[in-house]
Amino acid sequence: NQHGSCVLWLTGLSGSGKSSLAVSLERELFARNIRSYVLDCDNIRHGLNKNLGFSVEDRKENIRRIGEVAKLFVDAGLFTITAFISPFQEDRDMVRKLFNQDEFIEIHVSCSLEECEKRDPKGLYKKARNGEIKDFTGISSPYEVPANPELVIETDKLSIQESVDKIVEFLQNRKLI
Ligand code: GGZ
Repeated sequence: NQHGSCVLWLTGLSGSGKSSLAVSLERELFARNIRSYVLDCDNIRHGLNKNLGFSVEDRKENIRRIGEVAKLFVDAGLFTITAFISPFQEDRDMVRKLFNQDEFIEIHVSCSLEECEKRDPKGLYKKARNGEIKDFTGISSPYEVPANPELVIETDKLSIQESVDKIVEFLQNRKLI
């Protein structure tokens, strides 16, 4: 498309740093006069998708709807940053098919389960280990590592700023910004 708008699809475990990275990236793009919008649990699972849980089927529907919303935003000319676990390759591939080749940028926000579990900002891993939360990604539900992501960001090795810089560099190389 003409405006360079695209979807930056962050995928990774709970606690891997997707939301923090999304917000920092939004700020960086804003500083460069590029309008972007972050879709995350707060504005999607609490609203449009509040009837969905964490079964395989519900996650699929969650991701399908987010993909469709992201497509509308990209059509409207926005850089769209999504921050969802999106654990299944098949679901991410389904979303990829909604976009032109250069419009869908899959970014694996990579962080070891050990590190995510150590961070455990909301105590969810602890609850999952105790069996208080079922089907928890990484513990009792699978996370399928992206087979062919455009980018891998190792948040257990890079600072947030280094991670943002890496994504910005990618966008510049692709002539999207
Ligand atoms: C994974 C869960 C679960 C289960 C609640 N499994 O770290 P958080 O808390 O703030 O982010 C997680 C969020 C995951 O929602 P997504 O829409 O990103 O998931 S998916 O893409 O798989 O549909 C976590 C919280 O919801 N959460 N229960 N069972 N994460």
